[in-house]
Amino acid sequence: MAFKLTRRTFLQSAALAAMSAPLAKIAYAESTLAPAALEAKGTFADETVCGGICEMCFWRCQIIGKKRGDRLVKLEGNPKSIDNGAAICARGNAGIQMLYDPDRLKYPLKNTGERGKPVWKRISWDEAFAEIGEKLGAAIKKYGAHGLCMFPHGASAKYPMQFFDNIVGTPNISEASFFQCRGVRDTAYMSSTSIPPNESVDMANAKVIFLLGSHLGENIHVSHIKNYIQGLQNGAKLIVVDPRYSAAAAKSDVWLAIKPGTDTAFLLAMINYLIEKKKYQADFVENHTAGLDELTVGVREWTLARAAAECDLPAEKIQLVADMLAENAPNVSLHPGRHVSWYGNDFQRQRALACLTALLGAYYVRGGWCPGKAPKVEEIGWAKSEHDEKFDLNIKEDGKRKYPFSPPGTPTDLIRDTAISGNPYPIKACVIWGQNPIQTIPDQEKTKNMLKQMDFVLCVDIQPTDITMWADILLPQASYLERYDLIKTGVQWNLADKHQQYIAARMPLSPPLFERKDQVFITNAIAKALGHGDKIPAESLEQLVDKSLAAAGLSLSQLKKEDGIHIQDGKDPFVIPEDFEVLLFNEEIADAGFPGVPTYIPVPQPPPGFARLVYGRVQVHTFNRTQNNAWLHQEMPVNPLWINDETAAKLGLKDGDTVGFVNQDGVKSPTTTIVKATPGIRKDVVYMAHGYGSKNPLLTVGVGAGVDDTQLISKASVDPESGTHGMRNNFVQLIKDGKTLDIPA
Ligand SMILES: Nc1nc2c(c(=O)[nH]1)N[C@H]1C(S)=C(S)[C@@H](COP(=O)(O)OP(=O)(O)OC[C@H]3O[C@@H](n4cnc5c(=O)[nH]c(N)nc54)[C@H](O)[C@@H]3O)O[C@H]1N2
Ligand SMILES: Nc1nc2c(c(=O)[nH]1)N[C@H]1C(S)=C(S)[C@@H](COP(=O)(O)OP(=O)(O)OC[C@H]3O[C@@H](n4cnc5c(=O)[nH]c(N)nc54)[C@H](O)[C@@H]3O)O[C@H]1N2
Ligand code: SF4
Ligand SMILES: [Mo]
Repeated sequence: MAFKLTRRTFLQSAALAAMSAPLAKIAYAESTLAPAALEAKGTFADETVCGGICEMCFWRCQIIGKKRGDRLVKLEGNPKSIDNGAAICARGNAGIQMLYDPDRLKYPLKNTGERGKPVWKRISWDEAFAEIGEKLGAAIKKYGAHGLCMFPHGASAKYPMQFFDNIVGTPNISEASFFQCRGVRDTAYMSSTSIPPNESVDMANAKVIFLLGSHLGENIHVSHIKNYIQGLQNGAKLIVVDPRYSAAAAKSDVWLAIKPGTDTAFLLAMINYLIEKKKYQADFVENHTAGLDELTVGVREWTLARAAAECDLPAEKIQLVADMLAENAPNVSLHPGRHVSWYGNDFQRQRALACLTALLGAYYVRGGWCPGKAPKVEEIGWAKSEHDEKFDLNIKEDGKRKYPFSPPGTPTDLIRDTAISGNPYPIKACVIWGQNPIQTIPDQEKTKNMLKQMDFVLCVDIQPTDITMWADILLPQASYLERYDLIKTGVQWNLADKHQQYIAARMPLSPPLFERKDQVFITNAIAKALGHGDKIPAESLEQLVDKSLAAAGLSLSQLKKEDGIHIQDGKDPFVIPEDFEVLLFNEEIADAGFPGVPTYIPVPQPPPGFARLVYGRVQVHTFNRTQNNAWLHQEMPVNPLWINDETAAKLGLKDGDTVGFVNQDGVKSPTTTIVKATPGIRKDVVYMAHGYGSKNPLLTVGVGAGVDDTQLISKASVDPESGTHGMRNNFVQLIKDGKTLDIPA
C-alpha cells in the first residue's frame, strides 16, 4: 500500500508513472531544433509537427505531434521547452483520444426540446448565428447589456469574454478560475504583498517544502511537479498538512492530519510562537514588513496548546513544524496553494500564509517564493468601447462594495441571485463558454433555476457535458489541437543556473475536424449579428496571434522556424525589490470592516451521523472535462470514496463495496461509487475525486461513472472578504443497499 512507499521508490514510480518521459532528463535545448531535426523516430509516424500547446488542463505545456498520414498518432512534450521539456502527463498524452472522440460536438445544434432535457437538431452555422443575433439582440434591446451574463473559462474564452465585456458591456461575467479556484489566493496575497503569488515557489532549491492542502502528485502540472520533485531529490524536507494521506503526505517527513477548516488557527499559532521566541527573520521583518506590533497582539491568544485543541493535532508537532521552518529560513517554500476556495474563511487563511512567509523572510530568495518575470506580450483584442448605457445598477460594482477583496469579474452568487430574483435587474440571456457551471459551481439547483428563467442560453463547448444540456444553441468549438491560440509566456529560473524566458503560441497539430470552428470565427460572427462588425480586431485567430506576436518582434513564421518556442535570456529573480513590503496588518482591510491581521473564523461541524465531504484531483483526470476520454476512463473509471477504515468497519463496509450518498439538505446522488477503506483519512471526513458522475447521455464513456461531488455540495460558503465560493461545509451520509448509514462520531 502507498504507506510503505519510500521516497526513493516514489521518485522512481508513483506520480511519475503518469509522466511520459524521465523527469531527471530535463531538456534545456540550447540550439534550435529545426522541424526537420524533430524527425519522427521509429516507423509508426512519418511526420512531426511542432507548435502545439496542451490544454487537457490549464497549465499549457508545450507539445509536438507525431503524424501518420493525416492522423495524429502521438503527442509528446516539445524537447525545446524550458518548461515541461519532453515530458507531458497522462492527460496530455490522451489528447489524441479527445481529438478523435466520436462523442464530441461536430455541428451546430439547436435544442428543440426543453432546457435540461434537450432534443437536438443539426443546423447550419448561418442558421445558428441568425438565431443568436435575434435572441441575444432581443435580450439586450429589452433589458440592456446587463440583461446578459457570461460564464467563461480557459484560453478559448478570452476573446469572446473581451467582446462581451468591452463591446457589449455586460457587467455580469464570472470566471471559474477566480470564484471557485484561486481568486481568493490572489486577492489575499495582493493585500499582503501587492503581488499575486501564482505558484512561483522555488521548491527545487528549498530546504523545506510546506504544503497546506496542495496535493502535489495528484494535482499535476508538469513543470510544477518537476520543480517539486527536484526539491525532494535535492533533499528538501517535506511538511504536508492534509486531513487525508495524500500523494504528497505519502512522501512527507511530517504529515499533520489537521481537522478540516482549522488551518488558520494552526498558522496563527506558528506565527505567535515565532514572534514570542524571536525565531523570525528579524532583518527581513525590519526592512520589508509593516504591522508587526498589531500582528503580535492579534495572534497572542493562539498558543500552541490552543491550536492543538482546535486543530486536533499534538502541540509538539506544531512546534516541530514551526522550528523546522525557522531553522531553515529563509530557504523555505510555503506553497500559496491553487484551489483555495475551501470553507468561506479562506481570505484570512491565505493572509496568514502570506504573513508567515514574511516572518520566515521567504520572499525573493532561493528556495522561497520568487516571481520569475515572464516576458510581456501585449495581446491584440477588442478595444474597450464607450457604451450608450450608463449603468445605475451594476452588480459588478455592487460586488466590489460588498466584497472589497473580490477577484476580477462578478461574484458568481450575485449573478445567480440577481437572475433568479430579477433584482436589481433581470438577467435573461446567458453565454457559457468553456465552463461547466453545473459541475463547477456549488448549489446545482440554484444554477438550474437561473438557467430555467433565461430567455436564451448559448453554449460553446468541444463536447456534450452536463452544462450543454441546458443550451438552446450549442456550438462546436475546435479543440486546442485543432486551432491557433493565444500566446503562452513563461520563465524558467530554478532548475538550471540560467534564467530564461519563453514565448510560444499555439499552432494547430490537426486541421479542425467536422464543422468545428475557433473562437475568433464564432465571436466575430456573433459581433456582426449584433451590429458590432466594425469593431472586429482581427479577421482570423491566426491573424490575431500573428498581430500580437508582432508586438514582441516575432511572428508565427518566425516561431515555426524556432520549433514553436522562442527562448530569450531572463533576469535574475532572486533580487528583492527595495520597496517590497508585506503588510502584516492591513489598514484597508480593517477599514472595510474585516480583521486587519489574519484571524481564524471557525467553520460549521458535521451534524450527528454525517461526515464532512472533501474532494480533490486525480492524476488521470482534469475535473469533468476528461471523463469521456476512453484512455483516461480506463485508468480510473470511478472515484472511490475514501473513508477511515475503522469507521468503515463499524458500518460493516469493506473495500470495493458500492455506496451512494445523501447530504445535509437531503440531496441524493443518483449514481454510486466504491469504498476505499483506509487509515489514511480522518474519521470526521470522507473524500472523493472531483468531476465524476456525468449525467449527459451523449457521453457514452463517462455518463454515470462514479459520483458527482458538486451535486452533494448544495451549500456554498461565501467568503466575506472576496465573495468566492467555499465548498467544504457540506456533510454526507452513506447509502448502502437502500439503507442510510449514520457515520459514527
Ligand atoms: N491531475 C490534475 N491536476 C490538476 C487539476 C486536475 O483537474 N487534474 N486541476 C488543476 C487546478 S485548476 C487546480 S486549482 C489544482 C487544485 O489542486 P490543489 O490546489 O492541490 O487543491 P487543494 O484543494 O489544495 O487540495 C486538495 C487536498 O486538500 C485536502 N484538504 C481538504 N480539506 C482540507 C483542510 O481543511 N485543510 C488542509 N490542509 N487540507 C485539506 C484534501 O484532502 C486534498 O488532499 O489542481 C491542478 N492540477
Ligand atoms: N465540487 C468542486 N467544484 C469545483 C472544483 C472542485 O474541486 N470541486 N474545482 C474548482 C476549480 S479549481 C476550477 S479551476 C473549476 C474548473 O471549472 P471548469 O472550467 O468549469 O471545469 P471543466 O469541468 O473542465 O469544464 C470546462 C468545460 O469546458 C469545456 N472545454 C474544454 N476545452 C474547451 C475548449 O477548447 N473550448 C470550449 N469552448 N470549451 C472547452 C469542457 O468540455 C467543459 O464543458 O472548477 C471549480 N469547481
Ligand atoms: S499538465 Fe498535463 S494536461 Fe496539463 S497542460 Fe501539461 S501535459 Fe497537458
Ligand atoms: Mo483551478
